[in-house]
Order: sequence, then C-alpha cells, then structure tokens
Amino acid sequence: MDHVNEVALRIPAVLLQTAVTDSELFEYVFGGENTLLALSFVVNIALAGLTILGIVYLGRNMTDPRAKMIAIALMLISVVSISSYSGLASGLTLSVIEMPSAHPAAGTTTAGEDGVLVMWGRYLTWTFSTPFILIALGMIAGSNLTKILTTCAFTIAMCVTGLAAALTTSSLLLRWWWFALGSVFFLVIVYVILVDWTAEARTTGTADLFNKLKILTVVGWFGYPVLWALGVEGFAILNVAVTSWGYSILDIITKYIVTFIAMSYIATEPETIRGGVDYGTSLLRVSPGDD
Ligand code: RET
Repeated sequence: MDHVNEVALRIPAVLLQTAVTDSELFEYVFGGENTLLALSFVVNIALAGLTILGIVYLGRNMTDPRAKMIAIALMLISVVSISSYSGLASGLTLSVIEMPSAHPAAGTTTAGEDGVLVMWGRYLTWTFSTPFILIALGMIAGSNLTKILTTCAFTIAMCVTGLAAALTTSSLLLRWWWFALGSVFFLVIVYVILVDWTAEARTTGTADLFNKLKILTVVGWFGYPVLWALGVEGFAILNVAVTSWGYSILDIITKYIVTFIAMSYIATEPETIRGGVDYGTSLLRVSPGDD
C-alpha cells in the first residue's frame, strides 16, 4: 500500500515538472516584459485568420471537386495554425522545463521557476498542419495516394520525435537522439518532394507552380531543425523570443505565402488541376445501358 501511495504521489511531480500554471505563463508572455514573444504569437493568429478569409474569397467561384480539395487542404493548414498559436498565446501549450544538467540552458529560471520556456505546442501542432501542406503539394504535383500518405506519415513521425526531443529531460544525448531520428524522417520527405514530385509535376504540367512551392517549402522546412538546434531546446545560442520569431517567420513563408501562391493558381481551375465532376465520388454510378 505504501508503495502505491508513493507512486501516486510521484505522478503529479513527473507529469508537471513545473509548478508554473497556464495563467502565470500567460502573464509572463503578455505581462509587458516579453512583448516580442507575445507579438510572435499574435501576428500569426492574425495572419492565419486572414489567410482563411483569403482562401474563402479566392475560392468563391470554384466548382471542381479536385481543385476544391486542394483548397480545403490549404485552408486546414491555417485552421490548425490559428488554433496552435491560440494555444501558445493562452499559455496552455507552454511549459517551463528543467533541462538535463549538461544542457547549455541548464540552471536558467523562467517566470520564477527553474527551467526554460518550452513552446511544445508548436511541435505538437505541426503534427497536424504539415500533412495538409504535403497533401496540397502532392496533389498539385499530380502524385499518387501512396506517396502522399508516405510523406504524411513521415512528417507526423518527424514532428512527434521533435516533441519528444523538446520534452526529454533525462539525458542530453537522448534529446539529440530524438532530433537525429526526426532528421532522418525529414530527409524521406525531402527526397519525395525533390525527386518524385518534381518529375510528376513535369508530366502533369504543373512544374512552374510546383517548383516555386518546392523551393519555398524545402528551403523553409530546413530552417526548422536549424532553429531547433540554435534555439533554447538545442545549443541555446538564441533566446526564446528570437527562436519564437524565427519559427513564426518560417511559418509565414511555409504556410501563408505558399497558400496564397497555390490558391491564386488553383482558383482559376486550370486543366492541370481539375479532376472532373465525378472525382472522388462515393456513389457507384451505374450508366443506363448497364441493366
Ligand atoms: C524538428 C526537430 C527534429 C528534426 C527535424 C525537425 C523539423 C521540423 C520541421 C517542421 C516544419 C514545420 C512546418 C510547420 C507548419 O505549420 C521537429 C524541428 C527535421 C521541418 C512547416
């Protein structure tokens, strides 16, 4: 029984490494001393909202189901984003976490607690936003379901390992091990984009658009692991506000700019994008001559 009590007492300590509450974190971000950090969240909430409205406006006359599906995938990127940044701004997906003793940021205090501010909500929500970027890109290239789902699965794996890297406190080596695993998963995605989809887009006739999106995506996406390594989670060369702005700027490029470039092409429903009225139908159509 004593053992059970002991375990029960330890659970909250393990789950809540920190005693800082959501409202204290909210106060820390919006209390006036971290305006830069607060702005990195607020600007993205506004941009995600504007992007959703922009898609609705640009897509108002669309009729083709395939073109619409790409537009919906693009919209979902910003739907996830606005929710993600709301989570960060409210303090819900922020934590103060003590780094392992060998970590360069070990011994730091944040909001009166030992530890660094970890924006773990970012890694969690990329798990949901990045698949929509890849669905849109893969469909624009005219790729097949196998390749699109492969990249989706690998991006989910990459983001979850990034989350694990950020939250691991037991060992510095394990933090970098997670990071290395995530980087390998990332290379699978880069390969599919640069090799398979580039070739497919040429055949489909969307190479012009795809190549623009590809450069923004591949270059932009490489920025994330670099920031992770330079920021508080990694070598702690950049402070939290600069790291956060780094991610926010990368998000602006890889999400909103990519969305508007793609949307302005798709909204005109060119032949290369259209799937026809029956595209993806769930109804088995029987023609009159069949009976
Ligand atoms: C992590 C750490 C583990 C190794 C690698 C990473 C890559 C992250 C990337 C994120 C892209 C996010 C986007 C979000 C848009 O909503 C997880 C930082 C390689 C590429 C595009």
